Amino acid sequence: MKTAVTLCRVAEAAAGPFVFHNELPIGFAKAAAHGFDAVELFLPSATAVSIAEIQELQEKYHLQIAAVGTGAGMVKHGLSLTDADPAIRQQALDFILALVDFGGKLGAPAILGSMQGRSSIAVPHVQAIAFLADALRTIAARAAIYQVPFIYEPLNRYETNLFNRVGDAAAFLQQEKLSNVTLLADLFHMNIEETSLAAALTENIAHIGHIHFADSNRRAMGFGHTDSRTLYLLLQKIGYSGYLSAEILPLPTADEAAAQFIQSTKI
Ligand code: LER
Ligand code: MN
Repeated sequence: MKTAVTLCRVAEAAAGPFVFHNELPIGFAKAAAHGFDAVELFLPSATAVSIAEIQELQEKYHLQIAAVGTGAGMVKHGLSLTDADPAIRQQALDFILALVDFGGKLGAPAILGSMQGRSSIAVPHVQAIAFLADALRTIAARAAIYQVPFIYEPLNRYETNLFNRVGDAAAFLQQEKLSNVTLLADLFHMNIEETSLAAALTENIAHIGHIHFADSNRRAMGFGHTDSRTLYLLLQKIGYSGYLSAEILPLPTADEAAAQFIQSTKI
């Protein structure tokens, strides 16, 4: 398993579960100093930073790009793929596609989290799920051009009402015959929604392409009440070989959270 740390450059997400909020040269330097294999980027848009600048930092610090988040479309612009307004849905799609292109050029997949939105009176559940399936089909086809998957993240009930559990999301991908879409297992969301973390991970491992490795309180593993050692050994046993990414709160400080995260993966 490889490690990644989140670097956030979105002002509206300053209180979010991201470790480093510094300018990218500092964020890359800190990621390398802590011993991470990769960074996960949360950027304001696909044009906020140039590909060349990222590549230069990657070469300097020997870091991979684990993934690129798309949530700025929601937190900055209020966009979602399930909005009642077709013009907003199109803007959401375009925003995500641009980040798929951005990530693809760096060999990295993009993630759909908060931009999935939610169903509402204006957009009943069946309709919202249909919008989501259509969008995933289009976006996954674009990602395939770069030979990377697109990552769909079930979120807890306070953030979406589309898919809250990994198994339900996996069944949806199968029913809709969505290819080149993998799932993001975020242990913070799973801690709220799943009956058993171990069972949900084991049963759906074939679909899981990325993990947000957070403790129960969204702090670094070891700072909450998850049995991280057992979980880590389980992931090894079931053959997970993707990223464990630190999408966690920078508490008590960003550097202490990063150090604890790395420590929790030394088993
Ligand atoms: C994004 O990865 C995530 O987990 C969400 O909770 C952010 O809103
Ligand atoms: Mn997450």
